[in-house]
Amino acid sequence: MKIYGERLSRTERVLWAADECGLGYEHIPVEVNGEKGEALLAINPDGAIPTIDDDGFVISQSWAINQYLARKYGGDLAGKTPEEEADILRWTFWAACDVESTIIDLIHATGMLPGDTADPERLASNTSDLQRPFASLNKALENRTYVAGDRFTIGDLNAVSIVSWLVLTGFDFGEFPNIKRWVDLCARRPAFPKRV
Ligand SMILES: N[C@@H](CCC(=O)N[C@@H](CS)C(=O)NCC(=O)O)C(=O)O
Repeated sequence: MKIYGERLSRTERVLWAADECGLGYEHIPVEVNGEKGEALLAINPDGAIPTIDDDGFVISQSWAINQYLARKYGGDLAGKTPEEEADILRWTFWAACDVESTIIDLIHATGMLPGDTADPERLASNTSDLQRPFASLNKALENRTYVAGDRFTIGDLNAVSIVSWLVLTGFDFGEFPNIKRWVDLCARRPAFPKRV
């Protein structure tokens, strides 16, 4: 299997999923907004990363890739019942549609990444925008260890892959103790991405 995309990008969550599945793969670290290279453009003309090529099966969109990896290679990582599958998709769409762009903008607004300048007003606005979706996840985690029940699944991996970045920004999890407990638990997994 080939995985295209540099680690500091949405590719990180695909590399994590592949590691959770115990897969061997070739990692081609195509840069965000960089030169795409003929090999990637030949299989995916828009050059978006991550893209994977699994023995001729080509797919992009990190969330869809992870669903595929979990279903094909992940064993317990995938949903086993319609209810588990629904919860996995629910929290994957929550991550993709409700919080990912806000969290990415918040990270940039901290000024923690090279080339960024801190913007306290944007930081405050992003923090405020996360309160409602976070209240919803915090409530869902009140009586369960993971988003789909008592087992770590691809739904946790997808959602934690973006929420866990907030730990590095100093985000206040005070109102969301269940989310903090869940992030810390998932971050202890041996395959959790190492970030510097
Ligand atoms: N929804 C897509 C978003 C993919 C995406 O926007 N990837 C970024 C990098 S993280 C990208 O390809 N940017 C354009 C580029 O590098 O040319 C996913 O989850 O994979």
